[in-house]
Amino acid sequence: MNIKEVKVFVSCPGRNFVTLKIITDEGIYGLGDATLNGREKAVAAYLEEHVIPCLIGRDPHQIEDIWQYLYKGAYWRRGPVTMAAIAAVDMALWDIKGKVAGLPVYQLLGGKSRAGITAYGHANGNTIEETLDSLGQFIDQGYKAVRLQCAIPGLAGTYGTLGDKKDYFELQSDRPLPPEQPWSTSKYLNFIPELFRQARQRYGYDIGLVHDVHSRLSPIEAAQLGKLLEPYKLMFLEDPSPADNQEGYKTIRNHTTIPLAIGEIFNTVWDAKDLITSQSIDYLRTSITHGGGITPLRRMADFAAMYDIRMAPHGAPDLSPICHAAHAHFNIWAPNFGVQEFIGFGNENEKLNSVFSHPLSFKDGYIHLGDKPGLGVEFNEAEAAKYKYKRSYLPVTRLEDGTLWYW
Ligand code: KDG
Ligand code: MG
Repeated sequence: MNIKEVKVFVSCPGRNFVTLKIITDEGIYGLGDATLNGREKAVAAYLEEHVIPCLIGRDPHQIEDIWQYLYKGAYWRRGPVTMAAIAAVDMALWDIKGKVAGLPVYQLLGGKSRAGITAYGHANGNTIEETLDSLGQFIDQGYKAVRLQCAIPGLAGTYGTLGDKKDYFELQSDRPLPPEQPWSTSKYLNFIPELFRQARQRYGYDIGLVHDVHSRLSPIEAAQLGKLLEPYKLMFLEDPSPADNQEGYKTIRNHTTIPLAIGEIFNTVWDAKDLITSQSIDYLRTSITHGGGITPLRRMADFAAMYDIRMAPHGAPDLSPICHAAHAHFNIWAPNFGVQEFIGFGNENEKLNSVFSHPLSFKDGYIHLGDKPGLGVEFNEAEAAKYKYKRSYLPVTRLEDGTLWYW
């Protein structure tokens, strides 16, 4: 068997997705997700110009050697563009291997470690009341864990809130240039503990709670927030501070017992090595698409397990259903899986559904996946072609005095 043709699709069925299709001489094909939010065309060009020519004629069963070839062999290792491109190839090759074997990918990884995949939903709101009403709806649907984000009074467009958008799957259309949003650390720190105080007062302690700081705080500010939130027993505090300097997390760790999660912008294990070996974090959130594929994520999971760190892959709507399916296979296997971020399947979104179909379902707080061979995802090329790429950016944040900040 050899690789005959490889195609890249950049489409926008609500949001932009980069999809890779590897086709073999025997007609079996595999799919991979290479979506890098706001930089989609860079990955598509990297694949088309630099990766695909090297794949033609290769044996698709050589997953490990092809991964090493694209990573070590490229000389320019790491980085989000490179790793998203390699990830898509890796996912597609696992998909092919599964289809050839007639087995779902999780069986190739070692089989199931659990019955279902615990998922956390997103409760958002413009006020505490709205956010907590939304939390109540998630609890009613059986969720075991929920992320709470709430607009901060006086700060328009706070991270995690939808503003006037209908849902997560239609965020792209009116963002021709990066929207700018204000930030005030003191307003945030003065407000957010009250959200969690009221959440526990209203719903008790059985529901797991998560909060995403989106890297807005310095390590010592994050330590302060961790201490303020300790009474409300969060499952974890996500991205409390940027980890460009991994040492910073030791400061947070030394001051608070709140569990910490990070990793959605990490691309290799090297971005997390010091955090892992110093046991400064509790959950690693690297996704299969942005972390170079299933092959390296499996190694990261094993390495993290040695330090009692669990995997909680990024599950944002800017990853395609192919990545979400790959996560499901990975999560059902990974012995040290923790929890999966889950924003719904977008089933109500006709455009998305016409392009991708997937084997996932949700019941009583758990994601389940069927037993289709490979990753189990189908991609409709003709439908995808109807939805042209639209340039779109993530927002940019400035402090109230105009200083550029982390979004
Ligand atoms: O592309 C960036 C988004 O995926 C990110 O802002 C979402 O932080 C995020 C999360 O935890 O889902
Ligand atoms: Mg996040």
